[in-house]
Amino acid sequence: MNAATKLGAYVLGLAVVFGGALGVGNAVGEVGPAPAKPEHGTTHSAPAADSHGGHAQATAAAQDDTPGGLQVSERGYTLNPLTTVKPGEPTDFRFTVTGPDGRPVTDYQVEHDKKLHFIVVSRDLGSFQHVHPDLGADGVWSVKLTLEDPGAYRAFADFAPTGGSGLTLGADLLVAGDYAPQPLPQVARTATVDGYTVSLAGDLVPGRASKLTLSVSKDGRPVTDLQRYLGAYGHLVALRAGDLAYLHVHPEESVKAGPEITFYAEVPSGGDYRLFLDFQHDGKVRTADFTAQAGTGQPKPTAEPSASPSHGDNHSH
Ligand SMILES: [Cu+2]
Repeated sequence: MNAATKLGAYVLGLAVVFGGALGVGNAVGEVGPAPAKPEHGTTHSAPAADSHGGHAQATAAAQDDTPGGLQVSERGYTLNPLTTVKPGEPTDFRFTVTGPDGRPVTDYQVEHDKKLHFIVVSRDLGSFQHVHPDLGADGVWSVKLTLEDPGAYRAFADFAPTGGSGLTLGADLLVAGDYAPQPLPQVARTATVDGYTVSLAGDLVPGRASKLTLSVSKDGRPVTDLQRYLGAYGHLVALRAGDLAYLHVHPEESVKAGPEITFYAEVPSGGDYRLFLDFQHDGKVRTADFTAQAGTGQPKPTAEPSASPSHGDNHSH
């Protein structure tokens, strides 16, 4: 039917995401009205080319401004958890993603070595798991999952159906029992996990591709032999506190295996975010987590371009 159209949309999506890095941003821009700039065009752009990163990029498709993970159903695709999880019990967790035809999707594109990335966090953002379920021929995904504590969790499925563009669906998982939510961990520049220390440099700036550099050390020495995991030296998931908006950012391509891993993350608003860095060393994947605060910047304007470009100043009224 309209496979060609879908494929076209996907190719365009790729170009938008990588437009800045590949220098094809202008070509993509020609698709829309003259001043339109791809919304995510600066996300992966090289720092030197990032001269317009700070300005709102009004796009025709306002819906593209909605962060991922906030909806259980989007563009006709729906995440359907099939399993109830009990606290502390290893569970064969199953789910489907149904497509616009209402049937489970069975054809996915491989992204970062996997057809689907499944992230489960507690709603208080204290716990984080990034797992890779197996896909059955019937479109049912399954993965061994243990949720230690009762409470509310958010599950994210990050995938791209074959012929479509990528999306992240989110669904709540409720684990019965007495629930003791923890306050958000304090903002910090260092995290420790398993004897590793990870330090964070750089600041999140709303609406702008913000450079974050994470440095891994162990026993006081920089780690320079990080291993590639899912095709990169690190994977960073950023979640907004309050609604768990999901931002999956990826590192700047690097030939160096540490100690530094550089990311470009674009957050949609000011406020607190939780950052979860997956990195692999000595054959094991570990997760370092941080709470970071995005500046008090204005939310990204979504309507017509503003006459005054200076949104950094709050005192004009
Ligand atoms: Cu993954």
